[in-house]
Parts: sequence; structure tokens; C-alpha cells
Amino acid sequence: MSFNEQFDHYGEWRREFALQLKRLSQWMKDHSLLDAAVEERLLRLELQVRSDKIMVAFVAEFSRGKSELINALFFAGYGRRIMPASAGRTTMCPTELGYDADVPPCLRLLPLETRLQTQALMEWRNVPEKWTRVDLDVNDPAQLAQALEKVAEVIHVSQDDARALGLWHDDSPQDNPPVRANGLVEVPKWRHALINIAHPLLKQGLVILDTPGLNAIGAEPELTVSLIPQAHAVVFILAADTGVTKSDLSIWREHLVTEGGGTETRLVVLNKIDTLWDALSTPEQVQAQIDKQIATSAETLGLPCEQVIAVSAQKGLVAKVTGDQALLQASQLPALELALGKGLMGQRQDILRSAVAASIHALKIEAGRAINMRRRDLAEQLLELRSLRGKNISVIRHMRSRIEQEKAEFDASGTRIFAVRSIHFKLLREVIDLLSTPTLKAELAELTRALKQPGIKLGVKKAYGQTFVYLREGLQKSQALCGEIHAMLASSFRELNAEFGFSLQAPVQPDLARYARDLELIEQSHLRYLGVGNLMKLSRADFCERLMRALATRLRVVYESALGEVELWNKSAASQLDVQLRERRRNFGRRLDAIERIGQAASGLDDRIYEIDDQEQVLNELDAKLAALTSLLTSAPLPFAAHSATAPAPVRAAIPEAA
Ligand SMILES: Nc1nc2c(ncn2[C@@H]2O[C@H](COP(=O)(O)OP(=O)(O)OP(=O)(O)O)[C@@H](O)[C@H]2O)c(=O)[nH]1
Ligand SMILES: [Mg+2]
Repeated sequence: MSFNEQFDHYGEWRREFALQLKRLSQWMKDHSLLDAAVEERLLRLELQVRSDKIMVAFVAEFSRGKSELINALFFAGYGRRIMPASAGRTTMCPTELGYDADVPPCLRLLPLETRLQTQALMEWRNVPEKWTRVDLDVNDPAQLAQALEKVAEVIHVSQDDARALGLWHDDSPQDNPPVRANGLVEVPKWRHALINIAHPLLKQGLVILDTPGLNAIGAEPELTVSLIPQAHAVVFILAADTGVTKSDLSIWREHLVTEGGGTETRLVVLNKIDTLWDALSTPEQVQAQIDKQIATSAETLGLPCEQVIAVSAQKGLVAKVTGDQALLQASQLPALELALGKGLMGQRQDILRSAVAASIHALKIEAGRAINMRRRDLAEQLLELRSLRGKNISVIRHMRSRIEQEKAEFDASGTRIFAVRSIHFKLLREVIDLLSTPTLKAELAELTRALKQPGIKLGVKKAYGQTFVYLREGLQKSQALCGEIHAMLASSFRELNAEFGFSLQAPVQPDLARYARDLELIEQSHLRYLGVGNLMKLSRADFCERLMRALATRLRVVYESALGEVELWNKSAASQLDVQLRERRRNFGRRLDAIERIGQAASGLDDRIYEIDDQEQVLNELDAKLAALTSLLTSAPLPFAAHSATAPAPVRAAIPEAA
């Protein structure tokens, strides 16, 4: 199965899944089993399943064939080369390809000058007028390709300007861009490019990130700090003839190995195997050479051989465009597609699956509770009515006043509930404060100050470490407070249950450990900027400012989602109270109603008893249907069986004669 087909398959699975979630939520709504918190949870889940984005980043030294591989994997359908790929440096700015239905097909380019300002790339995304827009015609591949040439554009500026832009460093001349005879420096024209096209894969949530070679990766902290670490898969490309060169290795070490060593999401491609095809060697000899390069590269990078795949992007593209099956097999591109697809989709599916499982579990408990409560109310009514059999009017009247009294007592529970609510909100306020943006800003103040100090900043690493210690403490405190809220709710709910016949249960508090792990990842991904090797860079105010911005932006995302989870959890406790209060009130109403009718015509009693029996039957059916609908969601077959990230056996196709 090609990558495209696998992705289609995955998209279908997600759509079907989202549909089932919608059905479940509609059904629950129809039967009044949906409280506000459950509804929100289902909605979020459906949105997550529907809009799940998968980002694949292509990272390598220049001219290894990143753009060509993107063409071969995703865009051969256009019948030509779409992303510019040529000898020497070609792609000059990071280029993101994706699909956003709200924006017409276009290429948006952020001018390089924005580097003179301090906003992080993420913030520029929200300033559409700063981007230069070129409309794209997806039905005209030639126009498309021509427009995309823009990502290769360069401009020439003075050394001083290049320095101000953060692209010229006197201390590391080897990384500086080329200088022309007139002394001007060649720099990219654009800082970032966003391509929005309705390509079938992009429409289903695939996002592709093409990057320029080494120096450019380091020059944009956002790439290292946020885009690459957050990519779901990174394809790292080497040339088959050279294997891992010194500069390949430095990119790998600096940008692609995390301190925890996690490399499962990395796929290494040994590209340009066609350069090894040669008329004087047998196909077996050529394959032996390739295998040897795979083994050596895998060893150098510290990866299992299965994660290194040899291909020829160029021949793969040609083969797809011309429909040459033999050449396609020889390019070994299909093996890469299979490995990429399986690893990626399997991983996403696992993540979605566990999110769904957790939510469905919570939802079943909530709905089950509502059903049980109704069941208990029915039993209560039944008992009451049976006791009235054969009784006269005065007994019935007496019963009526008893229910009324009970109702009055119940209404008094309002003040108790109010008290519980106000304690709950007071504690909740504290957690919200801890996770709020102002708190985060305050925690970052010390580090910002350390980075703002002029000159060499030896103390920065320490301030950095300290900041993360505080951030972690803040999270721990939030977790402890959540524990306190849970304990408070649990004991108040117990009392309310005993006194007023509720069946409240405090929902399990969120586990913030996930966010602590996010903090750790963020800490690591910025660490490389603070090493001794970076002291010169750190002495520049613009670099520090950019670094701080990128850091703050990423942390904000973590804090916002932690806060969202805490809020949803509290909402679910609060709406439980609402629902049960409402149900209980309704129950009193129904009981009074029944007595009223029976009082007027004593014959109604048996009918009423039958009615309740029927209702009980309906409840049993509801219960069964709920179980069926939810188990459909948690046990549907998975098209991408878990943990199937291993690559298939390499394709040993005949290698055609060298041209
Ligand atoms: N022979 C051969 N050439 C290839 C192959 N893949 C790419 N190339 C060529 O290598 C050159 C560089 O390819 P690009 O795709 O531009 O490389 P890149 O990694 O995107 O380079 P930058 O954009 O400069 O960072 C182009 O001339 C490609 O045609 C391959 O499999 N075989
Ligand atoms: Mg390129």
C-alpha cells in the first residue's frame, strides 16, 4: 500500500469514528443523558478525531533531496516537479504545506525583515497582512510549480544588514552565507512559507514541512524549538554515496536527537541510490553496497537498521510520472512509503484511540449514573403506589402532604449545595491562577532578565534551569490542589448523597504528569541554545529576544491545555450536581402528579403501576443500547495495528542498467 493509500485509509477510519461519536452524542441527547460536561467532552473528542493533524518534517543538509523526495512521495500526481529541487541550495526558507478550508489555495510568504522584530513565528501567523500572498491554481501544475519557485528566492544585503537580521556571525564564519564580489551577502528573501492547497492528503490533515539546509535551521529558533520537535515524524535524508558526513552528523546531533534518546519517530533515508547503479556491477553487488551503507549509517546514528531506508527520490518521481513500474520498484520508494505510513498512522491511531477510550469510559459512568437514578426513582414511585392499593381518599391525601414535606426538605438542600459550590470555586480559582498566563509570565521574568543583560551571559543556564524548577513546582502545586478539590468534592458528595438521596460521585482528577513531560521536552529542546558553544549567539539581544518569545509561546500552549483539562473536569463535577438536582425535582413533580390523578379517580392506580413497569423496560433498553454504542467505539478494528512501526523487508527489485 502506498503512503497515499494508507493515509486515505486512515482518513476514512477517522471520519467513520467521528461519525459514530456524533451518533452517540445525538442519541444521548435524545434520551436526556447528556449533561453539559459530557457534551463538551464528546464535542472535543469529535473535533480531535476529525481535525487530527499529522506533521512530517523533512530535515537534512542542503541538496540531499528533501524537496525531491516530497515531490516523489506526495506530488507525483501533478505529473511534474512541484517543489523546486535543483543542484546547490534551493529551498531557502522553511516551507509548510497544508490545507485550511477557510483560506483560498495560495502561497503565503513572510518577508525576512520580520526577523528585525521580536515576534515569534507563531505570532506572525495571526497577522495575515504581513504575508505576501500568491494565489495558486491547483488545476494548472505549471503555474503551481512556477509560484512555488518563490521559496527559492534570495536577496542581497550588506554585511551589516545580514548581521542585524541574525544571518551573519563574525564568530562562526563557516556558517555565514556566501558573499558576492561586490561585498553583498546572499540571504533568503523570505522567512517562512505557507502553502495552502486542497491536495487529497493535505485535506485529510497531513502537514508537510520542507526545510532548508543546516545554517537556516539554526537561524530560526522556532524550527528547532517548536516545529521539528512537534513533528509526528521526521525524515532525515543522507546521500547514499557519501553516507553520514560530518555536517549530516552535526545536524542529526544538534536537531534530531533528544536527550531522552527517543528516535522512534525518526526515519532515515539514504537517498540517490541511483548514483550507485552502474553497468559494470551486478544488481546483487549494487544491493550489497547499499546494504553496507545502511548498516554503517544506522550504526553511526545509533538507530536500528529498519529505520534506515534506501531510495532514489528522483527515479521514484520519474517512474511515477511516466508510469514505469520497473523503475518504481528499483527506486525502492514503495518500501519507504510503507514504513512511513505504518509508523505514522499506527502512532496517531494509538493516541486517538486512548483519548477516545478514556473519554468513553468517563461518559459511560456519567450516563450509567443518570440511568440508575431514574431506575431508583421509578422503584420509589412503584413502592409508593403499591402501598396505596385499596386505600381510601384520606390516606391518599396524607401521602400527598408527606411528599410535599419531603419536597420542602429537599428544597432546603439548595443552601448546602450552594456552600459546596462556593468552596469548590474558591479552590478552583487557585488552580486557574497557577496555570494562568500572568503566572507563567512572572515565572519567566527572571530568565528574561538574565537574557537581557548585555554581553556574555554565563548565568543564563542556571536561571534557565531554575525557571523550569519553578514551573515544575507550579504544576505540582496545581496537581496537589486538584487532589484537594477532589477530596473536598468526594466528602461533600457523600454527605449530600446520604442526606438528599443523590448519587453523586466526584470525577477523577486530571493527571498533570503529561504536562510535566511536555515541560521537560521544551526544556531540552531549548537547552542546546544555552551551551558554551552558543555563548556568542547569546550575547546578541535579538537572538535572546527571539529565543524567549519562542519559549514563551510554546509554554503557553502547554499551560492552556492543562487549564482546559482542569476546567473540563470541574465542569463535569458541577454539571453532575445540576443534573441530579433537576432529576430529583422532576421526580417530586411526577410523584405529586401521580397521587393527584389517583386521588381524582381511584381506578387510575393499576394503570399507573403498569406505566412504571413499562418505563423500567425502556430504561433497560437504554442501558443495553448505551453499552452497545460505546463498545462499538472502543473495540472497532484498527486498520493500523498498534506498534507496527517496523519497516517491511526491503524490496529487492532488479536494478536497471545505468543510463
Ligand atoms: N541522482 C539523483 N539525484 C537526486 C535524487 N534526489 C534528488 N536529487 C537531486 O539532488 C538535487 C538536490 O535536490 P533537492 O530536492 O533540491 O535537495 P534539498 O535537500 O531540498 O536541498 P535544499 O533545498 O537546498 O536544502 C536536485 O538536483 C535533485 O534533482 C536522487 O534520488 N538521485
Ligand atoms: Mg529543498
